[in-house]
Amino acid sequence: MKRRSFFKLGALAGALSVIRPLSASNLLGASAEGKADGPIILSTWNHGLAANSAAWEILEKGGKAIDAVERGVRVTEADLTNRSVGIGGRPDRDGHVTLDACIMDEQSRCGSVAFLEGIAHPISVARAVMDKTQHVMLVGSGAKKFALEMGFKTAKTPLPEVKKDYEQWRKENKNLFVKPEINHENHDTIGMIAMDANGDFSGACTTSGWAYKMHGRVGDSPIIGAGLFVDNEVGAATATGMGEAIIRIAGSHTVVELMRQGYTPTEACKEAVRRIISKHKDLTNLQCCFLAIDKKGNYGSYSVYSGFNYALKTKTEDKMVDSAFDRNW
Ligand code: SD4
Repeated sequence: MKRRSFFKLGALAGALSVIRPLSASNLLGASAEGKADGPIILSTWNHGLAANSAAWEILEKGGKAIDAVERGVRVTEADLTNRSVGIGGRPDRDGHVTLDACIMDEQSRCGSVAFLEGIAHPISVARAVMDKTQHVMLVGSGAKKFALEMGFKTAKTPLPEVKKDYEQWRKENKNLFVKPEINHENHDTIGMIAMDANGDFSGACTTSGWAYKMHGRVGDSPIIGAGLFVDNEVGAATATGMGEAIIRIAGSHTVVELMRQGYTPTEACKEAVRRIISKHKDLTNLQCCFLAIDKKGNYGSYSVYSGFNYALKTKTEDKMVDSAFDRNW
C-alpha cells in the first residue's frame, strides 16, 4: 500500500510528524466504518445480531468483554439450524463434524480447541483451557477428554438432516480430492470482538470450518493471531473466510499490528486483504474478511469479495453493516 506522510507543524513547541497510511475512507463507503462512544460489539455475518444481543446483556451491566463474547457466540453454537458453527455444522469429507474455537482476553490470556468432536460448546471448552490449564491449545481426542473431565456434555454429530446432505454430497463427489469451495453455504464462522465499559477488549471465534474439508484439517478460527487477536493496548481483530489464506498472513495479528502503527481499523483490514491478494495467483472463491476495533472505539472491516457483512452493537446502534471490499464476486 502507498503511504503518505502528514506533517502537522504545531504553533506550540516543536513539530509533530505523524506518518499514516492513505486514508481508506477516501476509497470506501462511509457506512462500512464508524466510531462507538462506550462499549461495542462486532460479530461476523447475520447470526451476529442474536449473538450480539446476548453479549450486550453483559456489557450493558458493566460486565467484562471476555464474558460477553463467550456468552454471545454460544448463542450461535446452540443454533442447530446453523450449518457452519457448532454441532449443527457440516462434517468433513469422512463424515465427522470437527469443531474449532478460540477465545482471548484483555490480559492476552487465550485458549483454543481444534478438531474437537461431539461437544456442543467448543468456545466454553476453549475458555476452560484458558482458565483451568497452563496450556493455550488442545486438539482432537485430548480436547474431548479434557471437555469430558470438565463436565461438558456430549452430543451426537452430524445431526440426521446434516448427515443426509452429506450422503448426497458423497454420491455427487466420488473424487474426494476435489477442491471444496468456501461459498455462501459454508462460510459462516462467527468471530466476535468487543470492548467493554472499562475499555478492555476480548474476542471469540468458533466454527465447524470448511464443509467437507479433509479429515484432520484445521482452519484459522482456533489459531490465535489468525482467526482472532486481541492486544489491549491496541484493539482487536477477527477473521472469516478461507482459513488457509488467513493463516498464511497471520491475519488478525497483522490487522492489530497495523492498527498499532496508526492504521484505522478499515485501513488495517484493507492492507491485510491486499497481502492475501498479492500472495495468491488464483483468487477464485478466495473470500477472506477482517473485522477490527481500535482502542478509541473506531471500527471497520474489509473483505476480498463483496457480500461480507457484520453485526454492530453499541449503546445507540444494533444493525448489520455491509463491509467494504476489493472486488465483486
Ligand atoms: C475456516 N475460516 O475454517 C473458517 C471458515 C469460515 O467463512 O470462516 N468461513 O477456514
